Amino acid sequence: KSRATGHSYEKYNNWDTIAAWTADIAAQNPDLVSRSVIGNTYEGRPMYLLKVGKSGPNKKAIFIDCGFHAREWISPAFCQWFVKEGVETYGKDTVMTTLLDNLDFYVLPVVNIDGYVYTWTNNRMWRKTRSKNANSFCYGTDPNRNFNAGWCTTGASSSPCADTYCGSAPESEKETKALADFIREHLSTIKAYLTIHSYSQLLLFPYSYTYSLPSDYQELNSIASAASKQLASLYNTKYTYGPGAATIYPAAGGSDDWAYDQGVKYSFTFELRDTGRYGFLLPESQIKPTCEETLLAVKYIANYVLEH
Ligand code: ING
Ligand code: ZN
Repeated sequence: KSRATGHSYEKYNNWDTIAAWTADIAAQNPDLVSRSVIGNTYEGRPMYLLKVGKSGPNKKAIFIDCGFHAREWISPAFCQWFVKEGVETYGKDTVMTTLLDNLDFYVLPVVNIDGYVYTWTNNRMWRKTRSKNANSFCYGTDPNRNFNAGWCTTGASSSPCADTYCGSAPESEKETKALADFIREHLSTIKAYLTIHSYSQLLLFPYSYTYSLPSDYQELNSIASAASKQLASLYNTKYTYGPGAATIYPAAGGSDDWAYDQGVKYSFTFELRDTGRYGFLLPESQIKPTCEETLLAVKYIANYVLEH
């Protein structure tokens, strides 16, 4: 635990602690980590992005985001864990060293910062953003229904009071717009998009907005199979994998479908532990095992991207 900031990788950290951590980890590892701001949230908080990797020419990149949905606290914990593992095992673990020498990881530790703050201060089960909706007393849009991928056609609601409200338009939220703008601006380098949610122990890939299979279905399915096997190798945690619509439910406007249709072939949604015993209230004692097993799957996918 960091004495000055209260940050701990085995605890759930509030936003101020995570924000301070992004500055510290970059300052302490200038050859591996740099911090930028990709935009501001509705309530004005800077959206910090960490770029993790040794600098080098013509590197491919992998984009990882956490904290789309405010209540899924294990997700930001994983993004923090991933960066920690990068800086602590670079030069020691041969796989991590190869990955950071040859790839850049863009890690967005919390997408929906306003919602995350709200789960710490007002309502632990909040999911959406915190933007004000016109002509309604209800707040917020579901950021994972707000992308321009079959937007609001299935598994989403046009009612501002619903937890799956798709928003007034695609990218109506400052947070989703900032994320989408960043990916659009870096499409020539970003080869994989990984978005971390919870819970249900699933590894999903396109499509969720239609039952049609993506043209890369066979390749994505075999990667998901191998990554799930890697994940299970540590604690025997069972993951189900497949296209979103058939595996969980049809849902339009998701970021993985959008990224895939932009040309980011290796696009996956993780749904971390558990399968419902604790659900969103996953105990802190499970942060470490959850992050360790998930890291194996992420490293598998990253290594695959590097070799293809
Ligand atoms: N699950 C995702 C959700 O947004 C999902 C499932 C993935 C939907 C990809 C659409 C696209 O509902 C959670 N737990 O948020
Ligand atoms: Zn989610």
